Amino acid sequence: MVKLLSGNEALALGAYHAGVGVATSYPGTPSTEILEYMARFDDVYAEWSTNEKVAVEVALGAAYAGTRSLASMKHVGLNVASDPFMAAATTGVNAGMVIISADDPGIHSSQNEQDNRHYAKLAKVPMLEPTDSQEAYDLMAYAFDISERFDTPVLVRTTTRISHSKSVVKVNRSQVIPAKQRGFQHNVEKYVMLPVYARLRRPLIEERLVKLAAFAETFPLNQVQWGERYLGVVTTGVAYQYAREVFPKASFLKLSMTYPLPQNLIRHFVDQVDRIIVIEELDPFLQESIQAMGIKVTGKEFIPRLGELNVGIIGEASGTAQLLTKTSPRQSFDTLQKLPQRPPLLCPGCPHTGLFFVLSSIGQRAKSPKAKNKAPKELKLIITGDIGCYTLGAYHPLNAMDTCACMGASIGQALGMVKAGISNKVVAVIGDSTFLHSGITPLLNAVYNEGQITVIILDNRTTAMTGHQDHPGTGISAQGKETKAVELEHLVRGMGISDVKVVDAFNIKGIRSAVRNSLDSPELSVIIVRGDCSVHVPKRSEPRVVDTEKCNGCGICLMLGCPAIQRENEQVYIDTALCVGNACTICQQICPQQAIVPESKTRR
Ligand SMILES: Cc1ncc(C[n+]2csc(CCOP(=O)(O)OP(=O)(O)O)c2C)c(N)n1
Repeated sequence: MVKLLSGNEALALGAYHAGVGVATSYPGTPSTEILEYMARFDDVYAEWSTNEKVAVEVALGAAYAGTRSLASMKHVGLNVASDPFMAAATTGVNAGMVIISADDPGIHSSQNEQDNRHYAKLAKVPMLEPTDSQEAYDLMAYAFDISERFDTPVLVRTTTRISHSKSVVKVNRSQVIPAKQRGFQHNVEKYVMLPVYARLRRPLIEERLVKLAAFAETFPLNQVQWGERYLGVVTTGVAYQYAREVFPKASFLKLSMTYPLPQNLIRHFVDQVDRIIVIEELDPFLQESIQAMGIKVTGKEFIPRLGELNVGIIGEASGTAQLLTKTSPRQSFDTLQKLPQRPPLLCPGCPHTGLFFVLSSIGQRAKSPKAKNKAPKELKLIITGDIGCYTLGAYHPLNAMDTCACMGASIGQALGMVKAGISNKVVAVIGDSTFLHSGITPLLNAVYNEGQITVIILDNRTTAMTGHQDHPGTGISAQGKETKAVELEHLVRGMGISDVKVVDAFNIKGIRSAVRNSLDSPELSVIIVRGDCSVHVPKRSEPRVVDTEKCNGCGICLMLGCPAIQRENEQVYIDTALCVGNACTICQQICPQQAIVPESKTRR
């Protein structure tokens, strides 16, 4: 059977056909669709875990219990999950366990750029990297076999272009081959990592690595593809596809198992070509390992180590390094660069807009168009931020965020600022999914250490940023079943916080008075700003319009940054096709002239 699949879909289908019984994940671009696809299969247990650490722990428990398991996440998710990941590498697994890390070269949708291949080396576990959807599908069967044969978690690493590009996949199994049910066996030396037992596991890890290196020599998807011998290209992942286009005549060593490396195969290849180069995205991971074998090889001397590669970049870099006579692919690269820039914005009717407008005005932040991108001279209020749609509150004209580091960091940062003795009031803003992911422990920490901060949870009852996945606050599982919904206010009160307010995200007066009250409070306080994500508004009724007779052009409504509110030739107008109408109304609430009214009330 032949299917057109994205890399993520192929990974999920490959895992399903390999007999996965438990699949876990926390959403994050570019990995999200793996679990979404997996959740369609009724005979698999698929969950959105509260965070990636939990996802790996659940998958590890399933593997210990004898069921093949999969945990998928974006690159930074593996930072969160690194503790159980390292533990899994130490204990081994029993039934097969695969962890997928989807990296984001070029930082399309992340807080940083990192090359997670280093994690395989750090944990001393095997790593597989697909070069297209077919390999993504095929590699999953290998991954589970390797995991069981060598008693190790296996890291499968993809990047955005592999995860999101679609290509044809020959699906060689139409039914799931049931994996052997192994059951759990009591074995403290293997599963209880007291130092005395962990020490016993250490030499086993090194022995396993030696065996894996021998296995890599015969791994069928590590392939030498002979062309002309003037140039040998060692490559992996999507870079393989680009390099093939740039050097159609060269010889290739395509590596799909990139840790540990097949050293004999590499030497055999190197010995038969005149010049050897490595083409890989991000760090010189392969290049440095090959250099450490005493082989003269270049790559990162001319191929960029920042961001994504493409045919144009490799073509140009190779031309500069005199590896090509002409760089014809350059043209297509130019075309791409001419695309208009479309910076992300909070949507019309977003429940985050009102809160940031209030914080911005209370904090007296720079808001005039002239001051765009300039920090206000004196910050009355420091706003530590977090990751989600609401991070867009940092942009002009709201300018309502001072920090954003990684998921869950806002609350710890706010406490740190207060404990450092800063004289400003400090507010932490965090989304509901992010709070449940990694905001609970820092809030407990602030309770315990008596931090006088205001924490604002932006509860839009979804994980909007990554495509509206459910989470423990929504009471719907990844497979669409009704489950228990966690009440944020109960959770927060249960931590010992008594100043907890819940306000409507579309009531500006209510938000303003809650924020003012909390800022004056001598104790830690939490405000839950609640309102449905505008994408979930079922019916848009009564869009607002500007009554031009009343409007004096003060521009206050423009300070919301709502994409539906525009100004043309000094006249403000509302794009009624974008406005969500009665579901929002915050522009109407803040207009000092009462010039914003429901469309039906205008005199025409
Ligand atoms: C460790 C980590 N995991 C996942 C992500 C991807 N991600 C960014 S923000 C976010 C959650 C956003 O949801 P929420 O906090 O509810 O805010 P919203 O987008 O709904 O406003 C996720 C999953 C990430 N950046 N870092």
